[in-house]
Amino acid sequence: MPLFIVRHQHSPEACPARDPTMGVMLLNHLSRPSAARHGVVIKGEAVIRGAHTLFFIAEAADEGALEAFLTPFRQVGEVEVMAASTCAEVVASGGCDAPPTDISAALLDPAHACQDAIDGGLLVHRAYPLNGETSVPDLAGGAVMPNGRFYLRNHFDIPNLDGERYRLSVGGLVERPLSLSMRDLRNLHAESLVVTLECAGNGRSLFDPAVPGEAWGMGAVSTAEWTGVPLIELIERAGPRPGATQLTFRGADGGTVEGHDAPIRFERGLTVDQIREAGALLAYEMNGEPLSPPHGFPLRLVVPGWYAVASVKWLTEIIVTDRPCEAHYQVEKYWYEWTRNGHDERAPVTLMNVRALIASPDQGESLPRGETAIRGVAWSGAGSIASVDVSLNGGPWREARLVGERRRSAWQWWELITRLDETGPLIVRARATDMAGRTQPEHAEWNRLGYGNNSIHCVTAQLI
Ligand SMILES: Nc1nc2c(c(=O)[nH]1)N[C@H]1C(S)=C(S)[C@@H](COP(=O)(O)O)O[C@H]1N2
Ligand SMILES: [Mo]
Repeated sequence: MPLFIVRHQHSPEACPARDPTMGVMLLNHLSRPSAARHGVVIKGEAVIRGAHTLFFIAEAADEGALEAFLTPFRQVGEVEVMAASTCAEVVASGGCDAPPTDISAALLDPAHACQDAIDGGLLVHRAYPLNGETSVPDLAGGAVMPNGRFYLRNHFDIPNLDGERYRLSVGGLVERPLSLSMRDLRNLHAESLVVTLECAGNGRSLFDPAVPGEAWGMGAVSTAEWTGVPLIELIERAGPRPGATQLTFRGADGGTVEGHDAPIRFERGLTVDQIREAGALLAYEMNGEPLSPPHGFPLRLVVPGWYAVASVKWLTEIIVTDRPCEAHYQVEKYWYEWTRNGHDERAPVTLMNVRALIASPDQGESLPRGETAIRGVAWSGAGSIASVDVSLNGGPWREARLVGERRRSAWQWWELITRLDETGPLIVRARATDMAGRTQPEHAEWNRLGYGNNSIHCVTAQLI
């Protein structure tokens, strides 16, 4: 419903609030149920003290309905009605003077999506397309992140797909092309897996010199329990023809990108062997709820162990082929690019690097001295976590205790409880090592697009 700001002003002599009967009549008129009878939703109202001026913010189906509701105020003074937007709408449409965005039914309203992300507690980087990270102290707690706090990374507008009309097509070099409704998919054998997704750009803002791209802090990572169909079972059902070893995954989202004249769709590729080995899922549930539109409703790919760009959201097509995917986000982005010994080198972004994150204490937090708990998460795309070491104030590395279940593709909680009796700064560093023997570098190698930053996390707190 359209939003309005209403200003009502009267002369001091005509102040209706001075007359108790009149005042109460207006209060009743302004009550939520009375407004609702006029088709008006009042979001908030207040009077400027001493100025005989009332403001209120209201939603109404149209200006006519609002005007009818305002009649008692017109009788005692002047009324001004102004068309308004939420702050999220203004940011999403590109400024106070930009025309309101015309949202096709096929897209999620970016202002609402942005407002939900902010209300959920995400640190929003950009409203359009919507990108927001999980606040690191929020990581402390459960094994999974609540859906509203799970970071969001989008390259384009968010599709608003109709789950009833949705079909997943599996075609290309297959014996039996498939077209599956959500009901068909839900009737197939399902699995649930706890999987950590991390954006390859997580930690990008900590590279020095700065690199272009979304300036993620440390929170472009979250964990959820995903439920859906093991992808390999579906591919086998379709029956790849001989030589058809590659898969291209196409999302419903798209738009224009640098270097391409025509709009593109979000696409990524993997080999049949890679999805089998990773145990990829076609997920329709996240922590026991249907996927939300920003996380890929009604169906997304989840590729355990891989940087999350592989986990295509709003998945509408799987194309089985004998050729590697050549999409923009496969060949032009998501590559590590370095200059080493005067030579340009590049390597594709694949499995997540091993990494530990300190969730508590928070950067800048004041802690009482005495018994102190240092806690966080650690994960790796190459296997489960073997150990996490913590160093306090530059001291020796001490092994933290691993907490909870050890899972192959989900983060591992760890903690170190120790006595710290001196007040002053407390510098905490944490370093993870995975079962494959990989550990974290002091400083991850700088690369042109800022991917895979797994430098050792360091937090400074104060003991008081
Ligand atoms: N269709 C589509 N899938 C996508 C993306 C996208 O923009 N479009 N972004 C990818 C990237 S880079 C990341 S990090 C994850 C983010 O998933 P989330 O928003 O559910 O956290 O989705 C991946 N899948
Ligand atoms: Mo990402």
